[in-house]
Amino acid sequence: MAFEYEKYLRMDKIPHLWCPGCGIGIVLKAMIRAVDRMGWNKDDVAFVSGIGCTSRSPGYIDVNTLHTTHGRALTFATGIKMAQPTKHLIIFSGDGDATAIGGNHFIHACRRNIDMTYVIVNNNIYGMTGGQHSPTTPVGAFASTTAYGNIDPSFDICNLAEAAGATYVARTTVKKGKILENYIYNGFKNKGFSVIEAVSNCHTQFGSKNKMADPVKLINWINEREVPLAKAKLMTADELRNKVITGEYVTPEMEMTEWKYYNRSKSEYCESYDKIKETAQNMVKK
Ligand SMILES: Cc1ncc(C[n+]2csc(CCOP(=O)(O)OP(=O)(O)O)c2C)c(N)n1
Ligand code: SF4
Repeated sequence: MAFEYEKYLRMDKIPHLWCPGCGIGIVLKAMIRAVDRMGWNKDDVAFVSGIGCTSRSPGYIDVNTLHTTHGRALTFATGIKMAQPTKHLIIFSGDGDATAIGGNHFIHACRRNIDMTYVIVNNNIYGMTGGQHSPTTPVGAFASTTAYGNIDPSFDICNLAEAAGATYVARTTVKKGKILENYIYNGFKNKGFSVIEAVSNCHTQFGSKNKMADPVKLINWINEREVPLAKAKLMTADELRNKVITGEYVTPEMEMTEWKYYNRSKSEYCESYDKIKETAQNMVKK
């Protein structure tokens, strides 16, 4: 039987405003299927975003939603989670929202290991505002602000999240909808801060400036550059330049065994905070 997306959508808000062929819809559908697999009550889910094309998603989803300011989605989400720890927090951001204006909030949310799932739709550009380059625009690529080719090295979102302390980190592309659903589902199951990067197509802005205005052409370009993480570990940095490395970077199982996670938080942030509250209340009673 076909999956009933309508159950999770505000159908009175459809049609959506995204360009035909935009990858954001694939990510949203993967997220909806993952929520359904968790069996969560919709009233227990809070879905938060910043500003951008990706960040328009809460307008269409029929759960508790908050469409906040550019780059600040994680701060609003942190407030909700601290006030109502039983809510399941899902946050959607574009690459600009997450790693440019919101970059500082991103690394600190990773470090705190607060229990929420952050889905970043990385389309390598500022889609909504006319195609300015972002921290993930590849070197040499064209944007409205890099008319002669981008010279800024790009962030690797997964490496950044891993180094900052996120306890589940994975990347795939919009060509792999089922894998994306599985990664988001794994992120939901992790009791801590989970980051899922979905490499996506903005053919209207990125594609049109880089001779790939057709969405299929742009998605194929992403797909052709994909290298699975296990294979990438055997390749040189030069061989991997401009590639899209996909797979699970950090899982809760790895965290227990690999040396590089030695300074990871052992507990989830709300639980640590509850203990602090208890200590403070006991001190007052004495
Ligand atoms: C404080 C602030 N600065 C700048 C903007 C303008 N602005 C809106 S969306 C956006 C970038 C969108 O790019 P991204 O986050 O990558 O999302 P996409 O549209 O590609 O999904 C910018 C710069 C804003 N709304 N608020
Ligand atoms: S401008 Fe780009 S990111 Fe925005 S809806 Fe269109 S294709 Fe998608």
